[in-house]
Amino acid sequence: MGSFFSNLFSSLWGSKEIRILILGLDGAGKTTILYRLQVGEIVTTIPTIGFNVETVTYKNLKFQVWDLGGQTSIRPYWRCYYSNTDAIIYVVDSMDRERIGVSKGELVAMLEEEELSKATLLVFANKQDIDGCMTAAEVSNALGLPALRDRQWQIFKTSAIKGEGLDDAMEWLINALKAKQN
Ligand SMILES: Nc1nc2c(ncn2[C@@H]2O[C@H](COP(=O)(O)OP(=O)(O)O)[C@@H](O)[C@H]2O)c(=O)[nH]1
Ligand SMILES: [Mg+2]
Repeated sequence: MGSFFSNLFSSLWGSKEIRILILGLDGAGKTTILYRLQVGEIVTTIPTIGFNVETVTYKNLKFQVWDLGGQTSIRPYWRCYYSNTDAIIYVVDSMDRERIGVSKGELVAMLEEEELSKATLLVFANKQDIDGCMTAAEVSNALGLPALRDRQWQIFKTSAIKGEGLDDAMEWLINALKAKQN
């Protein structure tokens, strides 16, 4: 694990497992982010057709990644991965204006899941390195974040390619999770 993140996460090393889902439409940048975090070896499993889950485990920290959107028939299988989720990192391609509505729909559906009702929400307005992309405020409004109730959330602008914004975002998340532990 990169030393920055390992230092950051070290405050969370306890007995309890910390589970973080990284979700968003295909192409948003999730896998790139997972590699950027340098948490460890990424293991890809295919529990059922058309549904890949990438998992990285480091100490008591577990990240799981999959693509939203597409077939609704596989949605019920996702539930196997929800339990005890501490945080959702929701990744958006800030250049993809065409599918921001679809992305919002997927996010709203996820947040309605009972098992995710207490999960902290961290949104990455990703691909900020591309000229003319939506700002974080535009992404926030398009996703309806300001209307969320009973949800701890924050949005950060990121460029997974350049590695920008990830540190600040993860620092916020760790502090939010620590505060919940206390
Ligand atoms: N310009 C730019 N491209 C990115 C960024 N993050 C990811 N990409 C690219 O977007 C494409 C999809 O990324 P990927 O991580 O596979 O998305 P996933 O489907 O959500 O896992 C790849 O070609 C990445 O190189 C970013 O911050 N900026
Ligand atoms: Mg991917």
